[in-house]
Parts: sequence; structure tokens; C-alpha cells
Amino acid sequence: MRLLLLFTLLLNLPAHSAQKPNFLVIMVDDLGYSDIGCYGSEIETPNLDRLAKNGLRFSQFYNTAKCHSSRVSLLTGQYCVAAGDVALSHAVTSAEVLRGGGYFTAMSGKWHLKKEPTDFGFDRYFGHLSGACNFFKGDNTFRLNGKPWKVPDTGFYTTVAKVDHALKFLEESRKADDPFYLYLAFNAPHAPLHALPEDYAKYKGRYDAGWDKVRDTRIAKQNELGILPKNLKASPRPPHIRAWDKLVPWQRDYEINRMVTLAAMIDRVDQEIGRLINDLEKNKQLDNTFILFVSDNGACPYDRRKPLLDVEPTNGDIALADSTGWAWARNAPFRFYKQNQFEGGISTPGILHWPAGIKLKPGAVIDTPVHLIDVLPTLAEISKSTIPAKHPTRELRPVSGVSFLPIIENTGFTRPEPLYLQFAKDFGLRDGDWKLVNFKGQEWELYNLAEDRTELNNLADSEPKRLQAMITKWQEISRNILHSESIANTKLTAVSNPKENREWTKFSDANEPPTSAQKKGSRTGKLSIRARKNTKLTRKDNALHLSFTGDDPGIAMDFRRKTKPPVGPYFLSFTLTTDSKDTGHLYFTTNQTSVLPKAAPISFPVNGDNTPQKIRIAIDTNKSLHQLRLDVSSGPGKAIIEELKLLGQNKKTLLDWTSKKKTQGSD
Ligand SMILES: [Ca+2]
Repeated sequence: MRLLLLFTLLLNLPAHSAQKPNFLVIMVDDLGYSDIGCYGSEIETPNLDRLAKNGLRFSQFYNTAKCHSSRVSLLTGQYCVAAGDVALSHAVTSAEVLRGGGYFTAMSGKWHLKKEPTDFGFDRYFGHLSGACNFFKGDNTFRLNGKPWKVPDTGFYTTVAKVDHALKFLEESRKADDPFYLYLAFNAPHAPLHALPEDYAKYKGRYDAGWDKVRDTRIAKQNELGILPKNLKASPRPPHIRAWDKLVPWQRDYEINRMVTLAAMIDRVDQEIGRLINDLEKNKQLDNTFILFVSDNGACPYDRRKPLLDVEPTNGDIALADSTGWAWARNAPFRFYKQNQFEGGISTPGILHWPAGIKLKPGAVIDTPVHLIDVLPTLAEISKSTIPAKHPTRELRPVSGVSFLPIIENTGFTRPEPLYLQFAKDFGLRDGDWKLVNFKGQEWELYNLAEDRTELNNLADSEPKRLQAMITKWQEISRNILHSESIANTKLTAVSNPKENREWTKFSDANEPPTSAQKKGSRTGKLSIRARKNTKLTRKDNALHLSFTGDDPGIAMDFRRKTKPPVGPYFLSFTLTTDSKDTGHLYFTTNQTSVLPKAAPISFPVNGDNTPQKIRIAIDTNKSLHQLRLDVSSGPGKAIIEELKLLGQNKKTLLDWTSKKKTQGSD
């Protein structure tokens, strides 16, 4: 009788919310294609390997090759520029979509977009809004559920703290009895390279053999795992990387230390994912949780710190920079790195674990190309949530991604349009087996990835018709989907000394390390104005002529001893002429330990009617400025800035960047 009663009760219950699958989307930062065990690595990642063994692996999962653009695509199902870049002004996020479908939505980790996750559909948020921070000390952009959160002075490490909070959010979702969507964005293994002492100790002595051997071993393991075609030819060591056995002793020691630290950081990510898996298992949620693991871009080659010898980067006072040589090994077997649209930049490990939903043999490897833009449509289809076509304040554009549920269910998957690739002036298009690609504004290349995934045999000259058709298609998508004439019309140039980057590691013949970091960024003349990413700055007739080629451009100014203005408050005053209507942002810092754009931006409207607009922005501080950053546009376009001045409280000119006469503002 009791049983019958229970049965009747169960029948009468509404569909239990817990029957909807949960979603756990994990994004790591700057992890190379071969950096985890089930993709060829020697780094110990048993938890990820277990997910792969009981789930599936994608061998051609694409990101956008860069941090923020990958986050935009992951969250919105759109290409970054189309979605409105970091402002997400033409998009809804997966959190908004799933919250509409009855999900408890939470995020833990790196945001790196405008505003905060709690402004974009996440019920809960812990993490840093910034793109990178000290792993032991954090920074002042940490938030907990929309409020500033102070990083503890001791016992803190971001990779661990993010999972501590993620576990609390999961517990809250169980109390609410709602299915959950958790987006976990680790900052590891992004620079600054910082490892916990116990993880660092584990890898000490494991990388003395160097990158040539480590890379060969990874490729041999990839062959064994069957993750890539058996006959695939690995790309050779490029001319810009020195053979390991030709390094001078101090540089070899330094490089070993960098890889030990990177391996330790990646191992820690795996350990923390293990804590999450255990929690889901304990609560009987592991089978019906869709767990996706991806990286936002390939390993990072930018060597931006002074070499430090005989140090252990196991506390917040010592950090190491990324290494180009190791980035090459970590992206094995592919070419190039973070930011490039070659396979080394855009290929991520892609692990999917969902026993209740996957209808393929556990451990299967999927060769069909998929992209971060496909994630939102997939989550929407599985959860039966609707992606809205209209929004009260945002002018929405259609998603470009396609649900890959048919792949998981083995029912046949088709993609109506080629995959579009772009970051700054690195472009590409993947259409079936064929790939169009260029390097940093240089001429187009063409590869047949079915037989040449490592992009060794450029067929641009032998397939002129196909090349032109793909270029035309790429331009069409730039115009019609990204709404960017300037990207579509970018002139590519052949250069005599191709494929170099001043931020890659410079190999030394000296017996001692250099005493300063490698030079980076571009400076114009003697005045301390820096063109930021995607920004070209030229001075003509006392005006700054700015040309923006991609997302989030702008200029920045540093104030050194000689140019430091008296204490604030200040006004920044200038005349702006541009044809793109937008919201401008000014960031400032007064503290040299804090890096832009840590402070909350001051917004100002940009008319965009191509007539000179006088702008004066109050900078409310009683300290002396350390750095300023001025963004007058969030995407591609042009602008002219004249009469750019810093004024004191009495409106007296303190610094003048655009007058003919050299002033205090020059250095
Ligand atoms: Ca990244």
C-alpha cells in the first residue's frame, strides 16, 4: 500500500527539474593542444583523462586564438566582432538563455569582458574581471555576486579558490532543486607563471631533456592514442626557435624552470577538476552532467618578463614569463601560437563527458570540426531553451554556431556555412577540408587539412580558383555577419622577412641574461602615448590619427618620474572626430602595482557623426596619475583626436599631448 502511494505520488509530480541535464563548461587559458595526457602530454592529468575515456574527444575543436574573443564566442554562439565584442551589445549569453530555461546559473573565474557576469545572466559569480592576475595575490577586480571581494593576504591561489566557490554554487543549486549551468574559467596556465610549491616540486627535474625531445615524445603518444591521423607529418622546429642543445647554459636553465612551472599549473587545474568530479559523483550528478573542457587559445609565445635565474616561482613575489620554444612544443604537432589562426593557435583539446546523453562508444574520437560558437546552440537544444531573437536594450544578431548534439547522438551533423576565423589581422576560413589562412596581415595561404592538418604544403599557387572563392567568402562573412567593412577590406601584404614577432623569445649567445625585459608594444615619437592592440597611431598636423583594425582598440599613456602630474582631481579634455557611434571608456590608475584596466571605466558617449565633438571627462582622484587608457571605440573604425590635454582642477593645462611645442607631457 505504501509503495503504491509512493508510486502514485511520483506519477503526479511535475517533471522533476533534476531530470534536465546539468551543464559544466570549463575553459582554461592558453593551454596548448598537446598539454594534457589524453592529447599526448607527459603532464599528469588523470581526471581529464578519465573524462575523455568515459566520454569523447574532439580532434578538431576550434577556438578563436585569443582570450576575450574566445569567451565572447563561447558565451554567445557568435563570432566576437559580430556579438559586439567585449560589450556583448549584439548578443545574449548562454547564462541568459539557460536561466530562461529554468537553470541555476553560476560562473567562477576569469571574465575579461565588459561589466560583470551578474549583468549577463549569471545568478552567482566569483572571480576576477581582469584578463590575468597574480595567482597568489589576485588583484582588485575580484567580485563575489556583484560585490567587490578582497583577496586574502595568505593561503590564496586562484585555481583553487575558483573551485572552492564553484563547489559552493553547486551546493546552492541543489538546495534550490534546479538544474545547474556552471561556467568555470580558469586563468591557468596563462602568465604570470606561478605554481603551488607542492605542484612545482613534483615536476622539478622532468624537463631537462628540452623541447625537441618533449615534443617528439608528445607526437609519438598522440599517434598511440589515435587522436590524429597516423600519417600526419608533424611541423618541424621553425627557424625562430633554437635547437635545445644549442642554448647557452643560463637560457637552458631558465627555460627548464618555465616548463616545470607550466606543468605544475596544468597539473593543478586537473586536480581541481578532480574535486568537482568527486562532488558530482558523490551527489549522483556525474552521469547527467554535460561536462565540456576547452582552452581559449593555443599556448602563448609572448616572452614579456626579464629572465630570472635560480628562483622558484612558488609565491606571489616571483613570476616567470611565457616561452616561445615551449609554446611550440605544447602546440604539437601544429604550427604557431595564441593569436595566429594557424592550427597551433586555434586548436584546443575538446573533451565531452555526459554518459546519460552520449550515444557513441566511450572514449571515441570525433574528427568533425566544431567551434566555440557551437556551444550555445548545443546547450540550448539539449536544455530545450530558446535563444531569443529580441532584447530590450541590445540589438541582437543571429548566432552563427550550430548545435553539435547530432554528433553526440550520432545522427548526422551538417554545417551550412564555413567556419570564419579572425583575430586582429590574423585571418582564416575553414570550409570542409580546406583552410584559408594568413599570418599577421601577410598574404593568404591555402591548405588541404584532410591530408595536411599541420599546414606544411601551401597550395595557394596551385589552386588559384579555390583560393579566390574562399577569399571572397571570407570577405562576405566579414561584411554580412561581422558587419565590418574595414576587416573585409584589409589589405594584406607580402613581406620580405615573414612570420616574425618581436615578442617571441630572443635566443642569447651571451654568458649572462639581459637585465631588462624584451621590448614590447609600439610607441610613437617621444611622447608617451602607446597604441593599444588593433590600433594604428600616426601624428599629423598636431592631431592623433587612429585607425582601429579589430576589437577593443585604444591608446594608453604612462606617467614616469619626469612626466608625473601633480595630484588630482583632473579633467581629460580632447576633441574627437569619428564616424562610429559608440560608448567611449577612460581607465586610470594611480598606483604602479596596479595594471590597466583594473579600475572601473568612466564611460562617455561618442556621437559618431563625423563632426568634431568636444569631450571633457572628470578624473576623480586625489593622487597622482600613473597610467591612463582611452578607448573611443570598441571595434574597427577610424578617429581623430585633437587638443588632448590633462587639466588640473582649475582647468589649467598640466599635460598637452598634441601641441606642437614639447611640453611636460613628453618623455
Ligand atoms: Ca587565453
